[in-house]
Amino acid sequence: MGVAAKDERLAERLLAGDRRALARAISLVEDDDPRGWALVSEVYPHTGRARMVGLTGAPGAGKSTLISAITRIERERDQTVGVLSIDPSSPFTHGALLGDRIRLTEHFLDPGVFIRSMANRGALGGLSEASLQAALLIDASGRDLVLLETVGVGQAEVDIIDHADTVVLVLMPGSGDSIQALKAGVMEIPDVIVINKCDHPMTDTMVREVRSVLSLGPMDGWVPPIIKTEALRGEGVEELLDSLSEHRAFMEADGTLAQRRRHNLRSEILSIATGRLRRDLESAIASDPGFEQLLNRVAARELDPAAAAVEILASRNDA
Ligand SMILES: Nc1nc2c(ncn2[C@@H]2O[C@H](COP(=O)(O)OP(=O)(O)O)[C@@H](O)[C@H]2O)c(=O)[nH]1
Ligand SMILES: [Mg+2]
Repeated sequence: MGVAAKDERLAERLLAGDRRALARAISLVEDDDPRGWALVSEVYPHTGRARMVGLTGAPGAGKSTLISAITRIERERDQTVGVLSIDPSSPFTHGALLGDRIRLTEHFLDPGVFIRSMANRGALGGLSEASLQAALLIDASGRDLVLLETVGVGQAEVDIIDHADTVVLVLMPGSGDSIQALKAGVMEIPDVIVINKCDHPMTDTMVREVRSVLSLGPMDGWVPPIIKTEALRGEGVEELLDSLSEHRAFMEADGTLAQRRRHNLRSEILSIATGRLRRDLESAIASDPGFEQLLNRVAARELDPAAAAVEILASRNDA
Protein backbone atom coordinates (compact mmCIF):
# COMPACT_ATOMS: atom_id res chain seq x y z
CA MET A 1 0.00 0.00 0.00
CA GLY A 2 1.34 3.43 -0.95
CA VAL A 3 1.89 6.21 1.54
CA ALA A 4 -0.99 8.20 0.05
CA ALA A 5 -3.48 5.38 0.50
CA LYS A 6 -2.35 4.91 4.07
CA ASP A 7 -2.79 8.63 4.76
CA GLU A 8 -6.24 8.53 3.27
CA ARG A 9 -7.17 5.84 5.72
CA LEU A 10 -5.58 7.85 8.50
CA ALA A 11 -7.92 10.77 7.77
CA GLU A 12 -10.86 8.39 7.63
CA ARG A 13 -9.97 6.76 10.93
CA LEU A 14 -9.33 10.12 12.56
CA LEU A 15 -12.70 11.46 11.45
CA ALA A 16 -14.31 8.31 12.85
CA GLY A 17 -12.82 9.19 16.24
CA ASP A 18 -10.02 6.59 16.36
CA ARG A 19 -7.64 7.67 19.14
CA ARG A 20 -4.58 5.99 17.67
CA ALA A 21 -5.12 7.69 14.32
CA LEU A 22 -5.47 11.02 16.11
CA ALA A 23 -2.28 10.44 18.11
CA ARG A 24 -0.41 9.51 14.93
CA ALA A 25 -1.75 12.60 13.12
CA ILE A 26 -0.60 14.89 15.93
CA SER A 27 2.86 13.31 15.85
CA LEU A 28 3.04 14.13 12.15
CA VAL A 29 2.29 17.82 12.71
CA GLU A 30 4.66 17.87 15.67
CA ASP A 31 7.44 16.55 13.46
CA ASP A 32 6.55 19.13 10.80
CA ASP A 33 5.92 16.25 8.41
CA PRO A 34 4.20 17.47 5.22
CA ARG A 35 1.74 14.58 5.57
CA GLY A 36 0.58 16.22 8.81
CA TRP A 37 -0.23 19.47 7.04
CA ALA A 38 -1.99 17.60 4.24
CA LEU A 39 -4.05 15.76 6.79
CA VAL A 40 -5.10 18.99 8.52
CA SER A 41 -6.19 20.40 5.14
CA GLU A 42 -8.19 17.29 4.45
CA VAL A 43 -10.06 17.17 7.74
CA TYR A 44 -10.42 20.92 8.22
CA PRO A 45 -13.98 21.06 6.79
CA HIS A 46 -14.99 18.79 9.68
CA THR A 47 -13.75 21.14 12.38
CA GLY A 48 -15.68 23.82 14.23
CA ARG A 49 -18.11 21.49 15.97
CA ALA A 50 -16.37 20.99 19.31
CA ARG A 51 -16.78 23.30 22.25
CA MET A 52 -13.30 24.74 22.65
CA VAL A 53 -12.43 25.76 26.18
CA GLY A 54 -9.02 27.14 27.08
CA LEU A 55 -7.60 27.08 30.59
CA THR A 56 -4.69 29.33 31.31
CA GLY A 57 -2.82 30.29 34.45
CA ALA A 58 0.46 29.97 36.29
CA PRO A 59 2.11 26.57 36.76
CA GLY A 60 0.71 24.86 39.83
CA ALA A 61 -2.59 26.79 39.86
CA GLY A 62 -4.45 23.53 39.32
CA LYS A 63 -5.35 23.57 35.62
CA SER A 64 -4.66 19.88 35.05
CA THR A 65 -6.48 18.86 38.21
CA LEU A 66 -9.47 20.95 37.12
CA ILE A 67 -9.37 19.39 33.67
CA SER A 68 -9.49 15.98 35.26
CA ALA A 69 -12.49 16.99 37.38
CA ILE A 70 -14.28 18.57 34.39
CA THR A 71 -13.61 15.45 32.32
CA ARG A 72 -15.11 13.23 35.02
CA ILE A 73 -18.39 15.18 34.96
CA GLU A 74 -18.55 15.49 31.18
CA ARG A 75 -18.04 11.74 30.83
CA GLU A 76 -20.95 11.15 33.20
CA ARG A 77 -22.97 13.30 30.81
CA ASP A 78 -21.85 11.08 27.91
CA GLN A 79 -19.74 13.78 26.31
CA THR A 80 -16.47 12.83 24.64
CA VAL A 81 -13.47 14.90 25.68
CA GLY A 82 -10.15 15.89 24.15
CA VAL A 83 -7.37 17.43 26.21
CA LEU A 84 -4.37 19.27 24.82
CA SER A 85 -1.82 20.48 27.35
CA ILE A 86 0.93 22.82 26.29
CA ASP A 87 3.53 23.29 28.96
CA PRO A 88 7.10 23.96 27.90
CA SER A 89 8.14 24.19 31.54
CA SER A 90 7.23 20.65 32.52
CA PRO A 91 9.26 17.47 32.23
CA PHE A 92 8.05 15.43 29.30
CA THR A 93 7.84 11.64 29.32
CA HIS A 94 6.19 9.19 26.98
CA GLY A 95 3.76 11.57 25.32
CA ALA A 96 2.54 13.18 28.51
CA LEU A 97 3.79 15.72 30.96
CA LEU A 98 5.01 14.04 34.10
CA GLY A 99 2.54 15.75 36.45
CA ASP A 100 -0.38 15.36 34.05
CA ARG A 101 0.20 11.64 33.81
CA ILE A 102 -0.54 11.45 37.50
CA ARG A 103 -3.34 14.05 37.45
CA LEU A 104 -5.17 12.48 34.53
CA THR A 105 -4.47 8.75 35.07
CA GLU A 106 -8.07 7.90 35.80
CA HIS A 107 -8.98 8.94 32.24
CA PHE A 108 -6.17 7.30 30.28
CA LEU A 109 -8.02 4.04 29.69
CA ASP A 110 -11.33 5.66 28.74
CA PRO A 111 -11.78 5.58 24.93
CA GLY A 112 -14.07 8.61 25.26
CA VAL A 113 -11.13 10.72 26.42
CA PHE A 114 -8.13 11.71 24.34
CA ILE A 115 -5.21 13.28 26.20
CA ARG A 116 -2.12 14.75 24.63
CA SER A 117 0.63 16.91 26.08
CA MET A 118 3.07 18.90 24.04
CA ALA A 119 6.28 20.51 25.13
CA ASN A 120 8.72 22.19 22.81
CA ARG A 121 10.47 19.48 20.87
CA GLY A 122 12.21 21.81 18.51
CA ALA A 123 10.15 21.05 15.42
CA LEU A 124 10.71 23.64 12.73
CA GLY A 125 7.40 25.37 13.07
CA GLY A 126 7.70 25.65 16.80
CA LEU A 127 5.33 24.62 19.49
CA SER A 128 2.62 27.19 18.94
CA GLU A 129 2.11 26.34 15.29
CA ALA A 130 2.04 22.60 15.96
CA SER A 131 -0.35 23.00 18.87
CA LEU A 132 -2.84 24.97 16.80
CA GLN A 133 -2.80 22.19 14.22
CA ALA A 134 -3.18 19.59 16.94
CA ALA A 135 -6.24 21.41 18.28
CA LEU A 136 -7.81 21.26 14.81
CA LEU A 137 -7.09 17.55 14.55
CA ILE A 138 -8.71 16.86 17.93
CA ASP A 139 -11.72 18.95 16.90
CA ALA A 140 -11.99 17.01 13.62
CA SER A 141 -11.96 13.73 15.49
CA GLY A 142 -15.44 14.55 16.75
CA ARG A 143 -14.82 15.30 20.42
CA ASP A 144 -17.74 17.14 22.01
CA LEU A 145 -15.51 19.14 24.30
CA VAL A 146 -11.88 20.12 23.78
CA LEU A 147 -9.90 21.46 26.74
CA LEU A 148 -6.78 23.43 25.92
CA GLU A 149 -4.32 23.93 28.78
CA THR A 150 -1.57 26.54 28.62
CA VAL A 151 0.76 28.19 31.05
CA GLY A 152 -0.32 31.84 31.10
CA VAL A 153 0.67 35.03 29.86
CA GLY A 154 2.25 35.83 26.56
CA GLN A 155 4.97 33.19 26.60
CA ALA A 156 4.54 32.17 23.01
CA GLU A 157 4.11 34.53 20.09
CA VAL A 158 0.70 33.00 19.72
CA ASP A 159 -0.99 31.04 22.38
CA ILE A 160 -3.18 28.01 21.87
CA ILE A 161 -5.61 29.96 24.01
CA ASP A 162 -6.31 32.04 20.88
CA HIS A 163 -8.12 29.01 19.59
CA ALA A 164 -10.64 28.80 22.44
CA ASP A 165 -14.29 29.89 22.33
CA THR A 166 -14.22 30.40 26.08
CA VAL A 167 -11.12 31.34 28.05
CA VAL A 168 -10.85 30.39 31.71
CA LEU A 169 -8.17 31.99 33.86
CA VAL A 170 -7.19 29.76 36.76
CA LEU A 171 -5.79 31.55 39.79
CA MET A 172 -4.79 30.33 43.19
CA PRO A 173 -4.99 32.34 46.39
CA GLY A 174 -1.87 34.12 47.48
CA SER A 175 -0.25 34.43 44.06
CA GLY A 176 -0.52 37.87 42.52
CA ASP A 177 1.27 37.44 39.18
CA SER A 178 -1.76 36.79 37.02
CA ILE A 179 -3.68 39.62 38.67
CA GLN A 180 -0.80 41.96 37.89
CA ALA A 181 -0.90 40.81 34.27
CA LEU A 182 -4.63 41.50 34.10
CA LYS A 183 -4.21 44.92 35.67
CA ALA A 184 -1.38 45.86 33.35
CA GLY A 185 -3.43 44.76 30.34
CA VAL A 186 -0.74 42.22 29.37
CA MET A 187 -3.47 39.67 29.41
CA GLU A 188 -6.90 40.02 27.89
CA ILE A 189 -9.83 39.79 30.28
CA PRO A 190 -10.84 36.11 30.39
CA ASP A 191 -14.44 34.93 30.10
CA VAL A 192 -14.49 33.03 33.36
CA ILE A 193 -12.20 33.36 36.36
CA VAL A 194 -11.56 30.42 38.65
CA ILE A 195 -10.03 30.78 42.06
CA ASN A 196 -8.84 27.25 42.66
CA LYS A 197 -7.58 25.83 45.96
CA CYS A 198 -10.38 27.71 47.69
CA ASP A 199 -9.52 25.69 50.78
CA HIS A 200 -6.77 28.30 51.17
CA PRO A 201 -7.37 31.10 53.77
CA MET A 202 -6.46 33.87 51.27
CA THR A 203 -9.31 32.94 48.94
CA ASP A 204 -11.69 35.78 49.78
CA THR A 205 -8.92 38.38 49.56
CA MET A 206 -8.19 37.03 46.09
CA VAL A 207 -11.86 37.25 45.08
CA ARG A 208 -11.96 40.91 46.20
CA GLU A 209 -8.81 41.73 44.26
CA VAL A 210 -10.11 40.11 41.10
CA ARG A 211 -13.42 41.96 41.47
CA SER A 212 -11.66 45.27 41.76
CA VAL A 213 -9.60 44.58 38.62
CA LEU A 214 -12.72 43.57 36.71
CA SER A 215 -14.55 46.71 37.81
CA LEU A 216 -12.04 48.70 35.76
CA GLY A 217 -13.11 46.89 32.59
CA PRO A 218 -16.14 47.41 30.36
CA MET A 219 -19.43 46.73 32.11
CA ASP A 220 -21.64 46.08 29.13
CA GLY A 221 -21.90 42.64 27.61
CA TRP A 222 -20.52 39.57 29.33
CA VAL A 223 -19.27 40.08 32.87
CA PRO A 224 -16.76 37.33 33.78
CA PRO A 225 -18.04 35.29 36.71
CA ILE A 226 -15.63 34.43 39.51
CA ILE A 227 -15.94 30.77 40.51
CA LYS A 228 -14.32 29.25 43.57
CA THR A 229 -13.18 25.66 43.16
CA GLU A 230 -11.31 22.97 44.98
CA ALA A 231 -10.31 20.87 42.03
CA LEU A 232 -8.82 18.01 44.01
CA ARG A 233 -12.19 17.28 45.61
CA GLY A 234 -14.32 18.40 42.66
CA GLU A 235 -15.85 21.28 44.64
CA GLY A 236 -17.29 24.06 42.50
CA VAL A 237 -16.66 22.22 39.24
CA GLU A 238 -20.37 21.86 38.42
CA GLU A 239 -20.69 25.64 38.89
CA LEU A 240 -17.74 26.13 36.58
CA LEU A 241 -19.40 23.97 33.93
CA ASP A 242 -22.61 25.99 34.33
CA SER A 243 -20.69 29.21 33.66
CA LEU A 244 -19.10 27.67 30.59
CA SER A 245 -22.55 26.83 29.24
CA GLU A 246 -23.85 30.27 30.11
CA HIS A 247 -20.96 31.91 28.31
CA ARG A 248 -21.57 29.77 25.27
CA ALA A 249 -25.31 30.54 25.29
CA PHE A 250 -24.51 34.25 25.65
CA MET A 251 -22.19 34.18 22.63
CA GLU A 252 -24.64 32.21 20.54
CA ALA A 253 -27.50 34.55 21.41
CA ASP A 254 -25.72 37.74 20.41
CA GLY A 255 -23.73 36.31 17.53
CA THR A 256 -20.29 36.81 19.08
CA LEU A 257 -19.32 33.15 18.79
CA ALA A 258 -18.96 33.38 15.03
CA GLN A 259 -17.23 36.73 15.44
CA ARG A 260 -14.78 35.38 17.98
CA ARG A 261 -13.98 32.37 15.87
CA ARG A 262 -13.32 34.63 12.92
CA HIS A 263 -11.02 36.72 15.06
CA ASN A 264 -9.24 33.60 16.34
CA LEU A 265 -8.73 32.27 12.83
CA ARG A 266 -7.33 35.61 11.79
CA SER A 267 -4.68 35.42 14.54
CA GLU A 268 -3.95 31.87 13.54
CA ILE A 269 -3.34 32.73 9.89
CA LEU A 270 -1.21 35.70 10.87
CA SER A 271 0.82 33.74 13.35
CA ILE A 272 1.62 30.94 10.93
CA ALA A 273 2.51 33.42 8.19
CA THR A 274 4.67 35.50 10.54
CA GLY A 275 6.45 32.43 11.83
CA ARG A 276 7.26 31.31 8.31
CA LEU A 277 8.46 34.73 7.21
CA ARG A 278 10.73 34.83 10.22
CA ARG A 279 12.17 31.40 9.51
CA ASP A 280 12.70 32.26 5.84
CA LEU A 281 14.48 35.42 6.81
CA GLU A 282 16.64 33.69 9.40
CA SER A 283 17.74 31.00 7.00
CA ALA A 284 18.40 33.56 4.26
CA ILE A 285 20.54 35.57 6.67
CA ALA A 286 22.41 32.50 7.91
CA SER A 287 23.63 31.69 4.41
CA ASP A 288 24.32 35.25 3.28
CA PRO A 289 27.90 36.59 3.67
CA GLY A 290 26.48 40.04 2.89
CA PHE A 291 24.66 39.94 6.20
CA GLU A 292 27.92 39.57 8.16
CA GLN A 293 29.23 42.69 6.42
CA LEU A 294 26.05 44.54 7.26
CA LEU A 295 26.39 43.43 10.84
CA ASN A 296 30.00 44.66 10.88
CA ARG A 297 28.81 48.10 9.85
CA VAL A 298 26.19 48.12 12.60
CA ALA A 299 28.78 46.97 15.16
CA ALA A 300 31.15 49.72 13.99
CA ARG A 301 28.34 52.26 14.55
CA GLU A 302 28.29 53.19 10.87
CA LEU A 303 24.75 51.99 10.35
CA ASP A 304 21.91 51.80 12.86
CA PRO A 305 19.95 48.54 13.32
CA ALA A 306 16.72 49.88 11.82
CA ALA A 307 18.51 51.10 8.71
CA ALA A 308 20.17 47.69 8.41
CA ALA A 309 16.75 46.02 8.61
CA VAL A 310 15.46 48.27 5.84
CA GLU A 311 18.46 47.23 3.69
CA ILE A 312 17.82 43.55 4.27
CA LEU A 313 14.16 43.83 3.39
CA ALA A 314 14.95 45.90 0.30
CA SER A 315 17.51 43.38 -0.95
CA ARG A 316 15.03 40.55 -0.42
CA ASN A 317 12.36 42.39 -2.40
CA ASP A 318 14.85 42.82 -5.25
CA ALA A 319 15.68 39.14 -5.27
N1 LIG B 1 -5.02 22.15 48.24
C1 LIG B 1 -5.34 22.03 46.97
N2 LIG B 1 -4.41 21.59 46.09
C2 LIG B 1 -4.75 21.49 44.79
C3 LIG B 1 -6.05 21.82 44.33
N3 LIG B 1 -6.09 21.64 42.98
C4 LIG B 1 -4.85 21.21 42.61
N4 LIG B 1 -4.05 21.10 43.70
C5 LIG B 1 -2.63 20.65 43.70
O1 LIG B 1 -1.83 21.64 43.11
C6 LIG B 1 -0.74 21.06 42.42
C7 LIG B 1 -0.67 21.57 40.99
O2 LIG B 1 -1.81 21.12 40.28
P1 LIG B 1 -1.83 21.00 38.70
O3 LIG B 1 -3.22 20.62 38.34
O4 LIG B 1 -0.73 20.16 38.20
O5 LIG B 1 -1.54 22.51 38.26
P2 LIG B 1 -1.24 23.09 36.79
O6 LIG B 1 0.23 23.30 36.70
O7 LIG B 1 -1.96 24.41 36.78
O8 LIG B 1 -1.77 22.13 35.79
C8 LIG B 1 -0.94 19.56 42.49
O9 LIG B 1 -0.13 19.03 43.50
C9 LIG B 1 -2.41 19.42 42.85
O10 LIG B 1 -2.67 18.24 43.56
C10 LIG B 1 -7.03 22.28 45.29
O11 LIG B 1 -8.18 22.61 44.98
N5 LIG B 1 -6.60 22.36 46.59
MG1 LIG C 1 -0.83 21.19 34.14
